Amino acid sequence: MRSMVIWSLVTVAFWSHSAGADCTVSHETPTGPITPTENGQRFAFTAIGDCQNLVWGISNETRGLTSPAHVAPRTGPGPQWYSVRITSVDLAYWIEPGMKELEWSIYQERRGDWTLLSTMTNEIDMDGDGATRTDGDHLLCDADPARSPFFSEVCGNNIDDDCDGVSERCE
Ligand SMILES: [Ca+2]
Ligand SMILES: [Ca+2]
Repeated sequence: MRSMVIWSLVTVAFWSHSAGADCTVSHETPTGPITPTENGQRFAFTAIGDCQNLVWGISNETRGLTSPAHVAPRTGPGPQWYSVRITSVDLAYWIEPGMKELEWSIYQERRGDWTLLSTMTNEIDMDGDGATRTDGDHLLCDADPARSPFFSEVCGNNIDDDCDGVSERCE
């Protein structure tokens, strides 16, 4: 699985390097919920300054950091745009059942030292129904768009329609 993550990170699109000022990262996207799609989830940012040896990675308490994916530098003036695409399979591997948010970071590696440049957190909406796990769409509910904390319970159907953990009989 880890090799698949590395492979997907090879899709990094652009490079940047302009000697002098420290590297500054901005315009990180997405800013909203993460939903794996067939085409994968794209993460992007811009960077300006001395941005050699950038590393992009997902942080996960039990799985650590994605194997370092170095973003190759390329000379060029002005801010440069970077993009990383993670397949839905790889993203599902890094998003565990209990996680409510995905954290990803950009580092700069210099002679073995890593400097954290930016960290983003995105709420998770695995089934893409508009309800995040923070909203209460969790476990099986976040795998089934027919169930949502924004829906009303249908009494007696033996389904937890409103994702509160019980399928009420409503007697
Ligand atoms: Ca959801
Ligand atoms: Ca319920």
